Amino acid sequence: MFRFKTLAFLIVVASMVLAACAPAATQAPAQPAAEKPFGQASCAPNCGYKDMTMCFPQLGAESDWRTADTASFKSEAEKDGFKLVFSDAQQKQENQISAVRACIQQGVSVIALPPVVEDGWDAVLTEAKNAGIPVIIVDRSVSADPSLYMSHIGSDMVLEGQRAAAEFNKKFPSGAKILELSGTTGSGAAVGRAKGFRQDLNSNITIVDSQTGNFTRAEALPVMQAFLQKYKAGTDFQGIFIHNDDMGIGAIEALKAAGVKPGDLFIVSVDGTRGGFQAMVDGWFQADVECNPLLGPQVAEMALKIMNGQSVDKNVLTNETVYYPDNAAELLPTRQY
Ligand code: GZL
Repeated sequence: MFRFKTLAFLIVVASMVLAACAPAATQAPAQPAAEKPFGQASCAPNCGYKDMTMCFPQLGAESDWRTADTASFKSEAEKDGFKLVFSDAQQKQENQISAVRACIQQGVSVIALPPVVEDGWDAVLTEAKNAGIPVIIVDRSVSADPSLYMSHIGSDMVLEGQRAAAEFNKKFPSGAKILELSGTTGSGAAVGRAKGFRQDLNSNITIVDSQTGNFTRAEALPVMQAFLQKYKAGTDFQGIFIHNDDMGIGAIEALKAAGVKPGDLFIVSVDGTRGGFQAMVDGWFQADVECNPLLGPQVAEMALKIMNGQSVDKNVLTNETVYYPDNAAELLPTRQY
C-alpha cells in the first residue's frame, strides 16, 4: 500500500513539473500596437495651436476673394498662435508644388492646399502622404484620389453654377442669348461653375460664346472688349454669366467704354465681394452668387483635430446664398470682404 501511495505522489509531482515547463500554447499571440491615426502628432491628444505649423501654399493674389482668403488664414494664425508657412504661387501650379515640397522637407504638421487647378497633384500628394504629413484641400477641389488627402473644405462650385442658371431661367422664360466669362481654365471653381450652369440652364437660353478671364480684372477687360467687337450688346446677347466679381469689374469697364448702360444687360456674377455689391448698387449686376473665402477658422480647427488623432469629415461644404440689388446698399457696409 505504501509503495502505491509513493508512486501516485511521484506521478502527480512529475505532471505538475511538466505542466509548468510546457510552452504556453494557449496564450493569445501578442497584439500589434494599435495603428495611430494618420497625421496624429506626438503631442496628441493634448496638442494645442502652439504645437502646429501649417503650410499654406496660397495659389495667388488674383482677386479680392483671394486677398480675403489669405487674410482669413493669416489672422487666424495670429489669433490662435500657430505658425503659418505662407507662400504666393502667382497662379502657377509648379510654384505651388515646389512650396509643398519645401514644407514636406521642413516637416510641417499639416498642409492646407488651395489648388489652382484640379489635375496634376497625385505625385506631390503621395510624397506628403509618404512623409506622414496630412493634407487638407482648401477652396477648389482636386481630381487626385481622396485617399491622398484628409479632407476638402470649400464651396460647392457646381451648386454656384446652378444658382446662376436659375437667375437666367427666371429672367428669360422665353429664351435668350448670353455670353460667359469663365474663371481659370482647369480650376475646380471654373469647371464646377460651368458644369452646374450648363446642367440647369433652360434649353431656350443659348451660350453664344465663352472665354476665360482667369479670375482677374486685367484679363477680363480685353476679353469683354473682344466680345463687344464681335457681338452687339442687347441684340446678339442679352446677358453675361461671369465667374467672379473681379472679372465682372473688368468687364464693366469695357461695357462702359462701348456705351452700354447699367441694366442694358442681365449680368450674374459670383463671390459677393464688396466690388460685386457695389456693381449691384450701381445697377450693373442683377445677382451675385455667394462664394465665401473666410476659410481660415474651419481649416485651423480641422488641422488641430487631425494632430490630436480625431477623425474629420471628408468633404466640408460652405453654406452659401445669392445676393440681389434690392438690399445691396444696405448690406454693403457690413461685408467682411
Ligand atoms: C472660388 C475661388 C475663386 C473665386 C475667385 O472658391 O477659388 O478664385 O471665385 C478666386 O474670385 O480668384
